[in-house]
Amino acid sequence: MNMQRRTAIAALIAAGLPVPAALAQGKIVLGFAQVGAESEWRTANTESIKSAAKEAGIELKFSDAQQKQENQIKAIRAFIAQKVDVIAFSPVVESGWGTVLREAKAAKIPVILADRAVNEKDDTLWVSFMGSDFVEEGRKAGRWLVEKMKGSTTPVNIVELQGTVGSAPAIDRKKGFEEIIKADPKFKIIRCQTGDFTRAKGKEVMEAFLKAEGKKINVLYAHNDDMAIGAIQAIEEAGMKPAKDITIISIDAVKGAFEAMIAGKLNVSVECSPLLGPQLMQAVKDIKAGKTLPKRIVTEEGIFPMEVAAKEFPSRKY
Ligand code: GYE
Repeated sequence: MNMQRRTAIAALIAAGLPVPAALAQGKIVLGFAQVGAESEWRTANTESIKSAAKEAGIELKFSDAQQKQENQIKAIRAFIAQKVDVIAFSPVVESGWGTVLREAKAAKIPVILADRAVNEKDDTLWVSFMGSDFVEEGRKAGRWLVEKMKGSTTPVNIVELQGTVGSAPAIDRKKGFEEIIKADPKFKIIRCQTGDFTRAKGKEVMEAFLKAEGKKINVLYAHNDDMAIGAIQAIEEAGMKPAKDITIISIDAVKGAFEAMIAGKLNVSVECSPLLGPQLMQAVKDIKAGKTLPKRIVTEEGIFPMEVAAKEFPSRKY
């Protein structure tokens, strides 16, 4: 038993207070402030974190912020008050984290950014940021479209379903995609609106796009599969054929996207892996063992067009 733990247990006993099980067992305690349960991706991410914590013998305090930054900030403050060993969170939006991160730093609790980045100049406020390269995902989506429309000179009208306003994946996936398509003026984004990464909103916004632009729409670029799946419903209800009348590109490559591709309703999905749990638990253990972590850990991922969907489907893990 290390000194710190022994002293903490002795202090609790002397004060006549109960000794928490995790402390008695010498378990590492991790506080995780999750975004919510907005998408299939997020559900798989939560499941990965919970099962990896169990496997690693790490006590997990898990909080679901229901896509509200104020709830995430509250959860982080609660973790600080509970003196957890490490705090990890997936910031719903990029900005507005300085104050609470400084509070964690003052309390000497290391912070890991999981999945999404923050927009803060002082990078000593977190130990490591692990997750995907969202700009590159946007580029992959763009490159696929450029290749698909190669040789054609007619204008390509694109509608874009953005992720949560101000979130790292929404900002970066837009940026990467635009960076690629701007090379050819035939590509035009004619409408762009947020669907908040959910199926319901994706459907609703696509309905509005269809009402406003109708048959002018050639391509839908959705920042995640859930919004694309919602939009597919809207397209079908409008009497059009998804993936044929409108080319559909999305991101995540969750099972629902594979099902849509196999059914011939989605053209392509760029992979974004939610399986961050094992990596996160390893990082938590490394921090506690005094190791220095890389400031940035990037997830490796691919891209899946509908032609390979049936073959790939059985080996998909989320
Ligand atoms: O693409 C989307 C989710 O942050 C990478 O959040 C994540 C994104 C993911 O809700 O489906």
